[in-house]
Amino acid sequence: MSQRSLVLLKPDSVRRGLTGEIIGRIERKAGWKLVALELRTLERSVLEQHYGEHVGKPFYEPLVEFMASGPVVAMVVEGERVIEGLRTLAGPTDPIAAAPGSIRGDYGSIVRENLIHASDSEDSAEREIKLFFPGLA
Ligand code: IDP
Repeated sequence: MSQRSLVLLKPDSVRRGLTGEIIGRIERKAGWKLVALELRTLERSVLEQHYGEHVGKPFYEPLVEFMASGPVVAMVVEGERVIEGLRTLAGPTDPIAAAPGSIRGDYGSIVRENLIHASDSEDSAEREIKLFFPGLA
């Protein structure tokens, strides 16, 4: 089942020079391919839509500030079961709970600065791809 997922390499990934390593891991998954990729500093309005489900939670404001604090790498990845696969590659939200071998497990230690976002369902992927890459066919 070929799918598309929206991936953001968060500002900590860019600041720490980890984007090449992370993109490499994604590219090496058999049959997956990048169909969009851009280095971009995100507007607050885009982040408010992207993280709308978290409005009112204690971590929401610091999360939006962090995500606007520097450029991110925004990508669309296409391939077999890519939504589930990217969540596995990323590891769970808390990097300390993430297994070594996952991106968050290998490089993260702070919940907010957990390196990567990947869409969590087909519905989210569709909404997020429209938000970040409205022109993508
Ligand atoms: P996900 O990115 O693993 O799908 P979500 O629950 O959708 O996790 O949370 C979005 C982002 O908000 C997380 O990736 C992380 O950066 C941040 N976040 C989530 N929970 C917390 C928290 O308890 N403290 C600080 N930041 C958090």
